[in-house]
Amino acid sequence: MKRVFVAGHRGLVGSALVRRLSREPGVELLTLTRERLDLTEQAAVRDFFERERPDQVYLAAAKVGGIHANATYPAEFIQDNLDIQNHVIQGASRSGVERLLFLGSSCIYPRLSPQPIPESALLTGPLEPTNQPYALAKIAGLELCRSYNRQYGTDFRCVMPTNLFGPHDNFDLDTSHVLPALMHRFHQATRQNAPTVTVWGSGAPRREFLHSDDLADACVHVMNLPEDPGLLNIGTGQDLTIAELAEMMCEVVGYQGDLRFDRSRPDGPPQKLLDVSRISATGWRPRRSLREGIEQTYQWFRDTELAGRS
Ligand code: GFB
Repeated sequence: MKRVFVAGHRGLVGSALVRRLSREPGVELLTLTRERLDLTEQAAVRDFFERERPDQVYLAAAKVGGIHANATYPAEFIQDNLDIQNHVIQGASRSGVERLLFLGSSCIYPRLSPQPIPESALLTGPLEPTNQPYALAKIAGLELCRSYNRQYGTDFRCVMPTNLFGPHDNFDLDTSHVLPALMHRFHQATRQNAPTVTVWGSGAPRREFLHSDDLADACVHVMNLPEDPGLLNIGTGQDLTIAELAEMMCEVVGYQGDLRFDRSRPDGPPQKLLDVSRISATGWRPRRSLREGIEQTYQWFRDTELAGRS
């Protein structure tokens, strides 16, 4: 049996990893709530690794949020992410963890990268200002893994997922990413028979979305490759405009009213489509279409809401 620690197991990515790894033969899962292990506390993380000595680590714990959360809490986005990843990566190295997977984000790439964005675009230009603190923390995490590998011979791997969605996401209307925010807003508007729903920005930016269960599958695939493949983008290779996403969300939720675009809200980067040819060459591809993923997530959202009310 391998002892596998999933850091951040209650979040969008961590919970998907737990679902995926519980079907994986020979895996003993190790998870701890924030109340029992605060990853921003260096000594607690060091003691945890010395005591538990996991064989593998999926580092899915992070402070994340949408465009507005990034702009409102920039200090937390850089500080918490640096703390969490520094402590976990150092603890893992010192206790002899055999493999670690670090999850970055597509916002590590320059704002105006070539589209689709190849892994080689890293550090070739200025970042998107709305999420620079978060992006710099993620770039530091990636460099930390590479440096530990070079200096200490560890096997710490890095993947860069595109925008994600799925069960256990943050659905808060202010701090979440666009997909859960629109799902929640259209759901509310349908219930209240609201004539209009507001969508932030111009609706023109293009984004790519990957379901968290597909991401978890990709993470286990990358962890199990015999050799470290180097930095790998994870996405679907397809994007759409925010306006198109909003239309799809209307159909899934059954909202019949009008859309209003609030141009006083920032758009963020015009496009963020990942070049997924490297991960495709290793034999992985996503299973769900965007529409299927949204339908499944909406079912989960309604079930959770109902369970919360009963
Ligand atoms: O998902 P989102 O916040 O993140 O916004 P980013 C994507 C686009 O959707 C932006 C528009 O153009 C938003 O203006 N949008 C429309 C909305 N309506 C809404 C809404 O109700 N809520 C939100 N949040 N957006 C994030 C980064 O960038 O991507 C993070 O800030 C992270 O650091 C994440 O990297 C993956 O795609 O712009």
